[in-house]
Formats: sequence, structure tokens, C-alpha cells
Amino acid sequence: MSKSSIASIGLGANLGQPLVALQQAVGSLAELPHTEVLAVSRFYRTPAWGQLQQPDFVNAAALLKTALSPQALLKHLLDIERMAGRDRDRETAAMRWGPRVLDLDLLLYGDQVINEPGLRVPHPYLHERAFALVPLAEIAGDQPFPGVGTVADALRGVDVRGVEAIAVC
Ligand code: PH2
Ligand code: MG
Ligand code: MG
Repeated sequence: MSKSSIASIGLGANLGQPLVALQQAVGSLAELPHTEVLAVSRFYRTPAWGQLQQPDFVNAAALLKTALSPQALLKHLLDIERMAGRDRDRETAAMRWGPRVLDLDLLLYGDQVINEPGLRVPHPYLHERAFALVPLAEIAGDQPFPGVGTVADALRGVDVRGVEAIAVC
């Protein structure tokens, strides 16, 4: 694979069957063109962030080696969300931090900083979200986090209470 980069993906769900949705999403990531899944974190049960009156989420992280551009990778993530039944056209502003059948976020892409409509990397809230940083640090603690240092450095800045790995048998 030529010119590939390391991309960090956050996975989340709290509607329907979150564990199944996340497992299927990991399978879909593994089938992306020009992309290899390097690692997948454990799955975590996490208290809802942003909008508190909703079910707990299941969150995880995946580390990819990919020759896809950040923009192309984002398109694939949105396709995978759609396949899981997510319809962004029906999501209002009030649902911004609401419940999801599947949410895939491009958290980091190498050491790149991207500010485009619809694509901000590092993910603008990553540095304050234990539900994203705990799984990500499990597989990618030494990845660069522009503006912060590393993923492990960012993890030290958040309150991780309530973020618990799920025992999967
Ligand atoms: N996603 C949201 C809003 N709140 N809270 C947790 N714990 N995990 C999430 O993935 C999450 C959230 C909307 O994308
Ligand atoms: Mg999200
Ligand atoms: Mg999202």
C-alpha cells in the first residue's frame, strides 16, 4: 500500500442492538478498499455525553492503515452508518447529541489538522470525551494528537468515571 496513513475511528451506538451494530461496523471497516484494520479496542459501556436523558452508549475505537484520503474515508464511514439504518436527513439540530443506531467518527488522521465543512480533524470534541479517548488510548496511546501531544496525553485530561469495558464471551 503506497502513501498510507494511520486513521483513528470512533464507533458508538445506543439504539437498537448496539453491540451487533458495532461488530458489523468493524466488519465493514475491514472491507474498505486500500485499508487494513490494525487494531480494535474492547467495547465499552459509557454514560451519555451532551444530552443526558438517553440510554448509555456502547463505544469502541478502531485503528486503520489506509491509502484513502480523509474525505474518501469519511464518505465510507457515512455509507456504513447508512447501511446500519441511520438516516441523517431526518436528524434535526436538537438531535445533535441524541441517540444513534450507529455513529462512526473520524477522530484522527495521522498528524493532520483539517478544517473543512463537514470534516474537522482532530474531531473537535475528542479532547473532552472519555467515551472516545478511553477506547482509543487502549489501541493508539502513542498516536499524535495535534494541539495536545499524544492520545495518552489527552486521556490524562478527562474524567473516565463510568466508562467500563464490557465483558464479551
Ligand atoms: N455520541 C453522541 C452523543 N453522546 N455519549 C456517549 N457516551 N457516547 C457517544 O458515542 C455519544 C454520546 C452523538 O454522536
Ligand atoms: Mg459522534
Ligand atoms: Mg458522528
